[in-house]
Amino acid sequence: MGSVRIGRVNDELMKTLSELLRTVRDPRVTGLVSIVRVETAPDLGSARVYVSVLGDENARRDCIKGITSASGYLRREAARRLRLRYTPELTFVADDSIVSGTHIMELIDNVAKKDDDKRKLIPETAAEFLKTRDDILILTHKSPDGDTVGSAAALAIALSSLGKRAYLFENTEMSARLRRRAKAYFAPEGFVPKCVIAVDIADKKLFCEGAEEFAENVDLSIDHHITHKPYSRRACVVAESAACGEIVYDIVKLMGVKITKKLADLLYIAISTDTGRFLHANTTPETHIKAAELISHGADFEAINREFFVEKSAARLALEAEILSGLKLCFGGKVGIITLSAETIRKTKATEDDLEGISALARVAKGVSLGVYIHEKNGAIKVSLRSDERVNSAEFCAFFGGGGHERAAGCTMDCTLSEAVEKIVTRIEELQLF
Ligand SMILES: [Mn+2]
Repeated sequence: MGSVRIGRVNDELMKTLSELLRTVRDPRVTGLVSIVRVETAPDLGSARVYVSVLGDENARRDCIKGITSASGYLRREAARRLRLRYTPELTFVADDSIVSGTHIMELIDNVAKKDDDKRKLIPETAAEFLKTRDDILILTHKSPDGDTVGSAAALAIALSSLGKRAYLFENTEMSARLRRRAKAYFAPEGFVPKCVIAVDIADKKLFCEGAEEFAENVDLSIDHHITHKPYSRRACVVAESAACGEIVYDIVKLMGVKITKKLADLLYIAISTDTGRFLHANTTPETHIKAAELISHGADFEAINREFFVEKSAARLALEAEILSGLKLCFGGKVGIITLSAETIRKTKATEDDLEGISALARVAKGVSLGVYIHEKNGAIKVSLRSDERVNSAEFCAFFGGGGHERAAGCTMDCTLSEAVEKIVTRIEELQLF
């Protein structure tokens, strides 16, 4: 391996690990830590990461221990972000060299930034915050999915079990099967909240109907969207989480809440739906561990999977037949485009439930790396992208004013179905994606 390449790997690892360090939740890993240099072995099999910690001997030792215990996560995430074929085994060592003046300034800058940024919470501080609040209203997003509803209802149960009044804002767009599981937790008439929580809501444009008035008044948002646009007084955003349900699960545990079957069911729904039954690329070992724990707390995975993924209504089957017959494969079969008009929805008598997860059909054909689902909703055109690692869906949709995750994102357009198809195809050409 040439020294130029190794030098690049060292630089990239240093940059990525520095970013990732900030996401380590271990309390031993404080803001006074930074990576000084990385030395990767010529065979790329291992790397020594020199860490500088401002503080006494004990603080330094604890910090290295904290980082070492997170090394599996750091290595895995670094591998994912750097797309290295092989990521070196990481060893973290304290850097005892004399800390340079600029380095100290950097550290102080970082601490200052942290102080400025009291808005950013981690699950530990979010749990502490929630414990001090009462009369809580929990909001879900527009076009509610299993993650936003499951997470919100689970949070309501957890907070209620601590003796608090905590309810869901009634999102009228909920599908029948989600509504059935959430309605027991809807806020009663005349409920006046003293604390407002937004769950899985990446942007204030995504507040559900009737909840817009709260958009400027959210005390805490809990979210996992990498494109999260700050709107709340505090935000606990963990972009590494496959589902918001994973973060809520952490918070619920940190609040010392007993996980009942009902709570486990709701969080299992949140996690299994946002990962497409653990099939999507956002799924991590952590996701499976959490799902396994939820099963051990009684989550009825069999019934949930049957209800959400296996059984299909007659309307859904008719819808799938209609959509697949119109599937357009272009760019040498690498892009799959499906469309759904309001007319087809009417004709098949499909309900909100029947439409759930339908966007996945755009990627079912072998060889498709970007799936595009375009449909009419309430007079507007909604575009959903599902991609593999070759396309960044969030960036693609940001061009059209939308957002989401790297592998799944969406946007809204003001045009006809066929114009939307054209716009998407033109953009793919402009970006020379394929
Ligand atoms: Mn989600």
